[in-house]
Amino acid sequence: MTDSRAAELRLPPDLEMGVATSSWQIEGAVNERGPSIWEDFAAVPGAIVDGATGEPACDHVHRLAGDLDLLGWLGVDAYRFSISWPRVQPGGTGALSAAGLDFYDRLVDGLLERGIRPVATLYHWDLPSPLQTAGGWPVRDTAERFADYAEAMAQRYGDRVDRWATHNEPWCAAFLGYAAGAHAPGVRDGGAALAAAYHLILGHGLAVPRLRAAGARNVGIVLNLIPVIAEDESSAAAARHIDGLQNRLFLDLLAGRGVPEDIRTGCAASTDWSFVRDADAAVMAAPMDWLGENYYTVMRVGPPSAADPHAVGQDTGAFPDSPPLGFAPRPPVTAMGWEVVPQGLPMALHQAAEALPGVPLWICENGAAYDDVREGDAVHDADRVAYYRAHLEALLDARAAGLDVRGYYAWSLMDNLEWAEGWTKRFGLVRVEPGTLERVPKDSAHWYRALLAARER
Ligand code: GCO
Repeated sequence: MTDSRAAELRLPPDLEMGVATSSWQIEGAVNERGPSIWEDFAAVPGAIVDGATGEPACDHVHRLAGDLDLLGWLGVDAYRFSISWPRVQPGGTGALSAAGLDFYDRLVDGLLERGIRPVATLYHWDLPSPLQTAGGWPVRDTAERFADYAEAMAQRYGDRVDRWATHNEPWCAAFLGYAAGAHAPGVRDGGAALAAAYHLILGHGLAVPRLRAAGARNVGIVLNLIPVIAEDESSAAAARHIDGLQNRLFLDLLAGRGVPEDIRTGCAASTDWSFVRDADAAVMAAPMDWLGENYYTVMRVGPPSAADPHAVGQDTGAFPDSPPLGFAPRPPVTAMGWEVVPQGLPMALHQAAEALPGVPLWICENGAAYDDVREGDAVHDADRVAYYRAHLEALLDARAAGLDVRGYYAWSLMDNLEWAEGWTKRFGLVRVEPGTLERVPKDSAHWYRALLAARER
């Protein structure tokens, strides 16, 4: 791996390059904030495979200065982080925490001092526990509380944050959280998941004008659109159902079209949709400045088969009322069991651009978990470098073909808590050493740094 090979990609100077993280996955300092649903979930035996909890995670709150320096060393244009709602508003409503607000002041100011644009996500799944006790996302009131919190954040940071995302991957929050029960809050109820998805997007729509009014610029949302590929003719209807729940539900709500008709009828066994109100469609379609896509893989839908390998998150339990089907990722796959398909990235962007024409696109996450091995002070993660290179090539081709994609953030700055997979799956450019939490840049970090440094200015 040399600088000249990194430079081969020739990144255009106007493509914003960054890295991403999220609060629960890196922050630690759990006792310095209010409880989130991920504490409650992590306390359930077996819920997180290795028994990991949010403490210490990467101990980022206490190691902020060093992590900011790492970002400066990488040379990124932008850093995408999330604000922990229970850190800034411990009860999910009412009083704000001065210490919590101060932490994000130091983060945002530290980024600006290093010439890095702060990109803030308001909800990356760490709902304050009291709001789950009150019903969580299946309840309309949670969307209202989210908009209140969003406004408070814009009042505080709107002068310095460059770009705002309301939600990160509402599909995961709704369907992994409330249908599959694989994520917090660990509920298995298809109807609750559909109501959660709806209220997450309602919360987005309520928040957008309030963010702007409070001084936020560049307001959008981040989805995880996953191209769905039917393996054969007989799987076409099943693939359409999966595409409807994973992709079209969110795109149609954001476009003001309401719940897609085939999902409305196809999920009638799970819900009577009584939570839908006519006036919501226009609220959800609040004009966005940008749309983010987190791209990792595709979903291949075929007939049910016991022989299919397991891919994390690809589980019929996450898709209410799905007809019998199987997910059949093909090799090569990452440690998540996710098929490596660089061409899926432009496919996802095209689906977004068709549903929401004229909205500029950002890849807000892309990356891969592999079973890294540390050798001395090095991690030779050639497979991760190859993954990044191939996906960036696909992105540059898509841009050349006319797609309006303006940025790319690698997932992730450093190894972190991979949700229910705990520490067993590592996505970092930088290794976080178990026990000591020492930061060790992998070959992929050196490669990314060289790639960014080689750009024409
Ligand atoms: C998600 C989140 C990240 C994950 C990453 C790898 O997509 O699940 O945005 O928090 O860690 O995607 O799974």
